[in-house]
Amino acid sequence: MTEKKFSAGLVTIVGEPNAGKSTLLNALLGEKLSIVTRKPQTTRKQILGIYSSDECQIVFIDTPGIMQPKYKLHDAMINAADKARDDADAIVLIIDAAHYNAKRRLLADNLAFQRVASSKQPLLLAVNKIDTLKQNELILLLDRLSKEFDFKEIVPLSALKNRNVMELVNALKPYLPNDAPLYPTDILSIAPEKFFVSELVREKIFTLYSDEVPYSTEVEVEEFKEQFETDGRKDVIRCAVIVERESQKAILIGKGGAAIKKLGEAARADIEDFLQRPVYLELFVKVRQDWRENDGQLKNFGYK
Ligand SMILES: Nc1nc2c(ncn2[C@@H]2O[C@H](COP(=O)(O)OP(=O)(O)OP(=O)(O)O)[C@@H](O)[C@H]2O)c(=O)[nH]1
Ligand SMILES: [Mg+2]
Repeated sequence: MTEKKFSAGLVTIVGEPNAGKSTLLNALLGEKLSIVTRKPQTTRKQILGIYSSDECQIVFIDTPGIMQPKYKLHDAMINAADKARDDADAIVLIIDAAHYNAKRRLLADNLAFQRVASSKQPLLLAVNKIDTLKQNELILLLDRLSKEFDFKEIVPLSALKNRNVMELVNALKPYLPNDAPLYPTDILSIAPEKFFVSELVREKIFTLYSDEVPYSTEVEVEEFKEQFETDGRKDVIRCAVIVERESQKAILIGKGGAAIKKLGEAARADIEDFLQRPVYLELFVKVRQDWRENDGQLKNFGYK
């Protein structure tokens, strides 16, 4: 009996904001690596997640949603998505099925589709959020989408309900060019813990605050003192929350510090869950005037 050949490759997930890219990455890995909120433009950088099985390894890259840029930050986000696309062996375009149901939109109007339609790599379509459609609606939609573009494969799924997600892995297998794993098969990510900590704080800001505040906020871990492993004391994490204006600082902190206290408690719970150890989380707010438009600041925050 011949043994099945191992295959591996890099797959980039692209789509408009809120399509469900990060939810899909997490569903594929069975672990929450990428932050998810109801608000668009949650993800700002590439997030790499490594799926490994006996037969294959797929290094998925979650990317920021493609939108019309309004700030230099947006240019950097789109740039991150473009870069991830260029590196990929295959591309998964993901759409929110509800937006395309009943002919409400055409694929040609999708900003992410426009960016990847002529890519040299194989392009697959993930039709997400099928839990929001009736069966007959879905059948009609899939038929229509297959006529709008010649995708290598169209995979209907629900990332949130974890329906049909493994079908996407199967559909990608023919497009994985490597015959050996690209990363160790027992790791899910290569990003440092610091990165996930700052993302979890950002996620809570997206959940707890409204209007411009989440969009004007960046989070940086300034100190990460790991001591739990060595002497049993809680790790100490000091995190700067950066906003664009004094007025936003006041909103973030809230009356008598109530808002930031709530933020700290919510973030700490998730961070402890992620790190699987107790932490002491200290948050402080800094103003960096209009950082979203400032090349130097953007570079400092890791946007190229
Ligand atoms: N009903 C339903 N909701 C979903 C599904 N997948 C994702 N969502 C929801 O859609 C919203 C956006 O999900 P994200 O995963 O953050 O979307 P994204 O594409 O990463 O968004 P950005 O990072 O902002 O570009 C969240 O409220 C998710 O819970 C799904 O299969 N069904
Ligand atoms: Mg996202």
